[in-house]
Amino acid sequence: MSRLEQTSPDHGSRPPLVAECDVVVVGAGFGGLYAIYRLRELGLKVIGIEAASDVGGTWYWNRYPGARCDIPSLLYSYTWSEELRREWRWSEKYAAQPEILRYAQHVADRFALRSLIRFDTRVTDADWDEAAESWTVRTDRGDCIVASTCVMATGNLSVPNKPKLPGLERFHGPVYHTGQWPHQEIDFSGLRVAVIGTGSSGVQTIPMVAKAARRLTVFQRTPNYSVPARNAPLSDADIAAAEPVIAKYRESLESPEFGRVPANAFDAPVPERDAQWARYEQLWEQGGGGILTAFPNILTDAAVNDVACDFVRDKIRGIVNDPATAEALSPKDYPLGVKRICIDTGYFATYNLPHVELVDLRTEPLTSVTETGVETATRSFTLDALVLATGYDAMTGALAAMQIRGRNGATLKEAWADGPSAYLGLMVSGFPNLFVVTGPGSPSVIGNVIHACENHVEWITACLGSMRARGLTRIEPEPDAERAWMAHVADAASRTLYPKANSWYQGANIAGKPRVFMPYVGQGYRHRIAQIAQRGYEGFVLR
Ligand code: N01
Repeated sequence: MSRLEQTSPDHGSRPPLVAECDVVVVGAGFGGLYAIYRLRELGLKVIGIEAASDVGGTWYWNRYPGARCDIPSLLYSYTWSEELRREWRWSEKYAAQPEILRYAQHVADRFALRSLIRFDTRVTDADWDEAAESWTVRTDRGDCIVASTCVMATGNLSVPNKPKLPGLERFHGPVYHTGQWPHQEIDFSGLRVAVIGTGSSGVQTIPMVAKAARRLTVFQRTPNYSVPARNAPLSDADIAAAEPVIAKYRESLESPEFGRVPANAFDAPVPERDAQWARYEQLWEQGGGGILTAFPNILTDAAVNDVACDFVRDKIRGIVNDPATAEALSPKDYPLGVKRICIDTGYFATYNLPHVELVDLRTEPLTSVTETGVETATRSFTLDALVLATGYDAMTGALAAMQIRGRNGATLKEAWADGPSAYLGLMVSGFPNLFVVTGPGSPSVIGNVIHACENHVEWITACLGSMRARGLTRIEPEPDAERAWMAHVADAASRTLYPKANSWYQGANIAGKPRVFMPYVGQGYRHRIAQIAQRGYEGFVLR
């Protein structure tokens, strides 16, 4: 019987908590931590609940070798505390998971947030009581907390997708999921290891696993565009040089123009193919996701995007020695950037190592997992360990896993049976006083998720502050406003190339999940939600 190796939180024993408070915050990742901080500053009694044994959210769970951020560390940081910014020093251009986790832990300690959080505790139910205008939140530890408001900061990539591979339970060796990696170091040396999945997690972990394993077999269903990170240690001079850029970016977050591209920029002619190529060369050398900023219309104009795709495919052919492997690694049936682009360190070159093999599941489907390995339509692979880099039930998974019963007794999962819907990605009609941090219908995962979290937490805090000041106790979106917003979210996506890939952005990676493009990829979101607040929370019913 195979085991899925993972962290099992030490539930220990503690008496169940029976309490009342103003706000329950679910999740202690970057969104939850900041929510707890801000709401406490507002003078509210806050209780945080976190399934993990510590803070950090995705960075608590994703301990797989090679895990690091894909946005430069100096930007992958909170902006709300100048002291925090000054006292924290990132060691690398793209920080690795242990350092990012230490940052989250530092924030929790620095701002004394831990004492407000119940760790090793998973919310099972949240029930709205219409008469009392409160939520009753229950947990797997027997806690029962009554609160007027719930803030769901449960993360967009927190429920691992564990595909039902036929026979997986028979495999005799350990099975690891990148999103639930054990706390102890896993030593793959001398082992025959397989990685299934070649998204960002697979692309990051494959070169690291290859360093130790005796044999590495990568089972790929869909190839991904990946660009080099060109990670490096950050010197004091690097940090000083980045200061003005970061200051400008932070300033721009406050501007009405943030996240807005001038309409005419989309139609602006792009230079000739050679000049485009030269620009891509420059960005490839620079490293990181800058390639997606080469031209404003790269994600809206197929002809422009095609050249970028050709460029990356050309790079793959230049790196990978075996032409057939290079071909299999080259994405061909979707545009660049419409699945989250991967940022790697030596990914494609890993396939030149003699002990690493790519198996293309499109030509050689996986038929079963046996006690000793994996069988495809044509071959058997003997394995000692299996790594599932198979992603997440993204954006809605964690919310649907709880029984959240709203005004009419229906659960959020039922309300979202045909696909998620949330006004501004923040609130759902029928679920009063329940806020979602970076929910479906907001930009969330598209940009820098830490700053998306900050934006939502600040909006929610201001909203609750304003309600308190006006003696209001209840807020809920108007169904029409929510419908119109979701139509706008769909329309914004349809004006881009995003829908042209079977991505987790639209739930395509989970069997049976309704296909709805979930993140908001339109213009000027921050300004828009700020204006809605200024206009007295237009589209919401308050009383
Ligand atoms: O997950 P994914 P991920 N048989 O869904 C394959 C963020 N992130 O964990 O594409 C065989 O992207 C699946 O194949 P296909 C980032 O936002 C960031 O890698 O469905 N294969 C795909 O190849 C990212 O986008 C970082 O055909 C199966 C892979 O598994 C998001 O998290 C690092 C399969 C899953 O790729 C998710 O990334 C890591 C099956 N039955 C993650 N089922 C940073 O760099 C699935 N696959 C910050």
